[in-house]
Amino acid sequence: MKPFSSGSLLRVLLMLRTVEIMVGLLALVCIALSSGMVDGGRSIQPLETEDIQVEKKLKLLNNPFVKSIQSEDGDVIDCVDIYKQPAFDHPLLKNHTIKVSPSFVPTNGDTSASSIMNSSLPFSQVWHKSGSCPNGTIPIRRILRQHLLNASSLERYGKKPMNIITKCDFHILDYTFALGIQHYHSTAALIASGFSYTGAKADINVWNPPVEADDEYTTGQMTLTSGPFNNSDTIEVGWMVNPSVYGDRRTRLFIYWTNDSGKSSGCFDLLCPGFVQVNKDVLLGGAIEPTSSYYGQQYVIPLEVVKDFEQDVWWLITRNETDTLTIGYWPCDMFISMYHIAEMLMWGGDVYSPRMHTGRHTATAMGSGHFSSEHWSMASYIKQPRMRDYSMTYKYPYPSSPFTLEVDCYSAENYAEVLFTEPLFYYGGPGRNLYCP
Ligand SMILES: *[C@@H]1O[C@H](CO)[C@@H](O)[C@H](O)[C@H]1NC(C)=O
Ligand SMILES: *[C@@H]1O[C@H](CO)[C@@H](O)[C@H](O)[C@H]1NC(C)=O
Ligand SMILES: *[C@@H]1O[C@H](CO)[C@@H](O)[C@H](O)[C@H]1NC(C)=O
Ligand SMILES: *[C@@H]1O[C@H](CO)[C@@H](O)[C@H](O)[C@H]1NC(C)=O
Ligand SMILES: *[C@@H]1O[C@H](CO)[C@@H](O)[C@H](O)[C@H]1NC(C)=O
Ligand SMILES: CC(=O)N[C@H]1CO[C@H](CO)[C@@H](O)[C@@H]1O
Ligand SMILES: CC(=O)N[C@H]1CO[C@H](CO)[C@@H](O)[C@@H]1O
Repeated sequence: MKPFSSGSLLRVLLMLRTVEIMVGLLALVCIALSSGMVDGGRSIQPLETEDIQVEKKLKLLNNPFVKSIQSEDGDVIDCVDIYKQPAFDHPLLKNHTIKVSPSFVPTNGDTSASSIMNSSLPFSQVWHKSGSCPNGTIPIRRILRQHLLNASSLERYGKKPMNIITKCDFHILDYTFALGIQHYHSTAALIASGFSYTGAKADINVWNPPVEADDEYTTGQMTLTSGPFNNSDTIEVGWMVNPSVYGDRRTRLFIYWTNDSGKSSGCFDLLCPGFVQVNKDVLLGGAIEPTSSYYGQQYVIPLEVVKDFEQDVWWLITRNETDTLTIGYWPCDMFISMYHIAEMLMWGGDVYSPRMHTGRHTATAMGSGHFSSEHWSMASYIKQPRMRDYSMTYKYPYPSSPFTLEVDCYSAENYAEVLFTEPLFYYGGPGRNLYCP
């Protein structure tokens, strides 16, 4: 892909610098606290022991399988008949015919020599070493007793913990928009708004940052969102370290969706009906190895989420060295405002801690665990973020702006080493440190 002529590139870069300056001056104005939601914790009905509840939940979550694969990382992968996957438990999908591929040819990634030379390799998943799923099935990570016992809430297993959402006004150039800030999250991201987005993609640098407590998590991700700040439709894709969902501290490929800001709908991966998977080689929730090393080899996950107006779905697409891999799709019926388009795109990191803003800051790291100012091979990056609008072509996201909630804990910076080349977006940090106590 060749997104810019050098003239327009120069113009974009100049504008990017302007945006950063403006954001430095304009404060984020947080207006009101709303929809006070607090985690009710684990509620146990008096007549049922927890044990029975766990058994029931396991039955609900796991599916009959054709074949199962024991992966060396401890995961059991069930190859489930594609028509028996969790999505088909959704009332909206009772008579659904699976869509095999997008109604258009997905654009491949940047295959220019300079991009390939840049020693960032696509990711690979650990379970591939132990086997593969047959045609007509999809791989699903089996939920074990231990996973549920380790979860912070049995009822909300696979969902994000309840949160308090605050409305903040965010400015990019002339655009002002309401951003729903989740109270127990810290975010550092490149944010784009001001268009009707029909797709987004990026190469997301993969790391394995430390997570301090079992009920916290950290991600590197791309987000598409739309709707009121406290009742929004959201799709998130990327990598995550999340002990309370996965039971360990490995870096895993994840997807997430909701149509009500995470209050009751939606979940990670295939843990609730919603996402329809069509690919037999990509494991959602599967561990990614190797991850990038400090001052060493860098790895990326290429991810694309794109609206298919003919089939009325949002496709999720990735690629390996040789092929474009269509992972699956969200039927647009799952969403309200994102039935048509997304209003905002974000690329970056997210740290969740139930103790955010109380006492000591969490030491859960974001990205590589190093600040954005360390740049290439030390700070985590987003390469070639792209937006797609009604022109149906991918462009550099403009207007867009780096954004961080706690600059001394997790920072964000758009940086081009060589003048007049497209910047990389760097983000992350260690969390607790001298300046982030
Ligand atoms: C969202 O916030 C608005 C204004 O603060 C409030 O009127 C509305 O009821 C909230 N909606 C939901 C679903 O929480
Ligand atoms: C599914 O198909 C059955 C039989 O054709 C029909 O009765 C039912 O209404 C359909 N359900 C949906 C949600 O379309
Ligand atoms: C599985 O499907 C692929 C592609 O459609 C085909 O090339 C291959 O032969 C099939 N394998 C089996 C065992 O049917
Ligand atoms: C890419 O994915 C395709 C389809 O899953 C697979 O056949 C191929 O071997 C993969 N290529 C590499 C280099 O992993
Ligand atoms: C939101 O998602 C839930 C869970 O899948 C679903 O029951 C509900 O119908 C969806 N809402 C809309 C308006 O589509
Ligand atoms: C090997 C190589 O060319 N690495 C480059 C990849 O891109 C970053 C950021 O643009 C450069 O700093 C590296 O030198
Ligand atoms: C990641 C995590 O929560 N691990 C815990 C799961 O539960 C076992 C037994 O209670 C603990 O030993 C693990 O530390």
